[in-house]
Amino acid sequence: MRLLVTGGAGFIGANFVHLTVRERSDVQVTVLDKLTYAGRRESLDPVADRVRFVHGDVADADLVDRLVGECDAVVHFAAESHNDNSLRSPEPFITTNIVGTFTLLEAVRRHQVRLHHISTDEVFGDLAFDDPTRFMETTPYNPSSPYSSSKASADLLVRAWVRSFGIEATISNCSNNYGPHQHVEKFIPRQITNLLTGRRVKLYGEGLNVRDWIHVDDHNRAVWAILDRGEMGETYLIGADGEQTNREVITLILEMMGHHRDDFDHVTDRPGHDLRYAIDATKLRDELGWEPQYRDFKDGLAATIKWYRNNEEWWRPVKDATEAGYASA
Ligand code: NAD
Ligand code: TDX
Repeated sequence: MRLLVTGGAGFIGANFVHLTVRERSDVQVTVLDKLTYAGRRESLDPVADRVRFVHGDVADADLVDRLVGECDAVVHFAAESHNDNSLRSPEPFITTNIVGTFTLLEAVRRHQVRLHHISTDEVFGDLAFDDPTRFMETTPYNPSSPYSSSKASADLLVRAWVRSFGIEATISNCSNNYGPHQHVEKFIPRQITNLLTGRRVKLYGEGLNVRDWIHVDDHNRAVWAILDRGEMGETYLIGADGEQTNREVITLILEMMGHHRDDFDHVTDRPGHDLRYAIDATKLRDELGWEPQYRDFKDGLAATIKWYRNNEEWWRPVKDATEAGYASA
């Protein structure tokens, strides 16, 4: 199989490429990535001899048409992915997440190539803390931020292209990922690298917001289950029953890294901050037989802390600029 992976130099995409090279000797991978501030070509260095890398924009229609014409399937990770950035500067979220997805859809329609579109649980908005239900494939869309509304827009375009033009596509909406190679702007790596650089942990508001954490490899194995056995036109929610308050997560990080559990700062809350996300992944489990391998969040978190300790050369070059961006916001 000739597989085009958009956004393959980002956090989840790079882990997907590593997993694919490790476990799928029959797959030839081409990565298309714009190498924005979030893209790191060096994340693909260990697999460089097995991967063709194309530096370019998913919204570049001519380039995308050529690459799609050369492949059997596309997995579309490329996106602007950080809520805080979308609140400061929404424009690239529109051009990459919406126009980029549109560009890809037109190319897969022309070439009749299978597409798997990677999306997020944030398209559903948020749940009350005491809501007994969780997000399901049938939950109505109700996004809150420029980021989540741009992802919701992209999902709806994919659904329309399935219905109106009969393209072969699937969608997955996953909860919050953690693991190696995640940009230090995101919650977990930000706090780990704050501690590693003598800074303090930063908790938005009271820290009662809940996120449903999943290890990035469990997400990517679910993507492979959908590529292998998913039904065309269907949406699958991906989650591993990993609900934790932000306060619980920082307590674990502080204690695992040898600090007192109260050694953090409360900082100004994110505007429109979603309260809680929670995924019901019954469809994925029952229909495709997927099960998470990282069942204990503490083990996955410990491995992630170890990765950041051992790979300072990967995150150190972008740490100061990221913190300067937060400080000036
Ligand atoms: P990331 O920001 O780490 O990586 C995004 C990658 O896309 C980068 O390599 C970047 O260079 C590339 N990119 C950005 N704009 C591009 C463009 N115009 N053309 C080509 N490449 C471009 O993001 P991530 O956390 O790895 O997220 C990947 C996907 O997974 C996104 O679609 C995101 O919405 C989705 N997702 C993320 C999470 C999460 O917890 N991180 C959860 C659910 C879904
Ligand atoms: O310094 C921080 N302190 C803090 O308390 C940061 C950066 C975040 N937070 C909070 C905000 C959220 O409640 O931690 C939680 C997680 O924040 P992010 O890592 O920014 O993730 P989130 O906004 O939940 O979105 C993530 O999950 C869904 C990804 O960034 C998205 O790409 C994905 O779609």
